[in-house]
Amino acid sequence: MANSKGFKLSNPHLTGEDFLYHIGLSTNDNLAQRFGDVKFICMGGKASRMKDFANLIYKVLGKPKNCEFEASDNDEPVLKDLGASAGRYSYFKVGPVISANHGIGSASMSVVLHELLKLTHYSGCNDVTWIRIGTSGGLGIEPGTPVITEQSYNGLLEPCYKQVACGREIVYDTKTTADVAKNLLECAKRLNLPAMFGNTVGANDFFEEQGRLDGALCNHTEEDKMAFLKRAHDEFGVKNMEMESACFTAMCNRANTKCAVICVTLLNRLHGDQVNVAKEVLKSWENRPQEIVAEFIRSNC
Ligand code: R2B
Ligand code: URA
Repeated sequence: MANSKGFKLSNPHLTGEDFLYHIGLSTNDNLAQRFGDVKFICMGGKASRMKDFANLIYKVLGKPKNCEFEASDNDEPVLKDLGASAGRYSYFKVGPVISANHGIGSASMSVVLHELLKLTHYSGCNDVTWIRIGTSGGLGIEPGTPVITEQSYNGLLEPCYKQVACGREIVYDTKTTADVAKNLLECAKRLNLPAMFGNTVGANDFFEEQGRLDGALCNHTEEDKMAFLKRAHDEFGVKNMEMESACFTAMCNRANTKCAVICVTLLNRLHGDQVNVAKEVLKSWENRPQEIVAEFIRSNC
């Protein structure tokens, strides 16, 4: 069914009445009035990072009026965590931007992505750009480098995402939107921040599926791990590995929305498995994709 402005989700079973249970909204909540102006939905794993990002956007966009604030007597308004009542995810509405966390992995991410896609549909949003802002393990590149994904691969090193539905597997496309990726790289250059294009593995696991040897359980050898990482890098141009890009890009492509993934690398996996970065360094590296995406939004508003 098409919404009032023509954005069309390809699910013929949507009736127009819906409870978006995990994000604490329903179609009775004035969605068009509250969210109809949304143009960018930015998602990342951690709730605290997406709150920081919402505050950064509030500053960068010059304190826009169309935000959702906490009720407060204070002069300085506080952005409201709209997911607090449902207790599963945190998300914030700042001008034309929603900043939402998705937790770890495709299973957690797909739930909030389904509901946010439906939110944009019921709200009458059009031409929304979806961006995942995250962390990752790099392959052969300097830790701290944000990688802008061109194509996501699954853990089998296939350039697709396989969705299981009704006991069957369906294969979906995992390319990102080239124009958005290019624009993000230009933003990084303008800010003098390092960034590069690359392909990304979106694995279903942090440890074994990413070839790590340091999980609680492991049935592969150091040689198996290095062969896997080198094959990913040399044959498929993989620059980083994380846990949501394949599902994220597949769902955005199915919904016909523009999408991008930008994840900073926290280590070089060709040199080790452990993430052992000092807190302050981690924070400054995590800020890099946020700053690049904030510049992207500022320059495209
Ligand atoms: C990157 O970091 C998380 C695991 O530590 C996961 O959400 C991801 O994709
Ligand atoms: N997140 C991942 O999924 N893998 C890494 O190596 C680092 C962060």
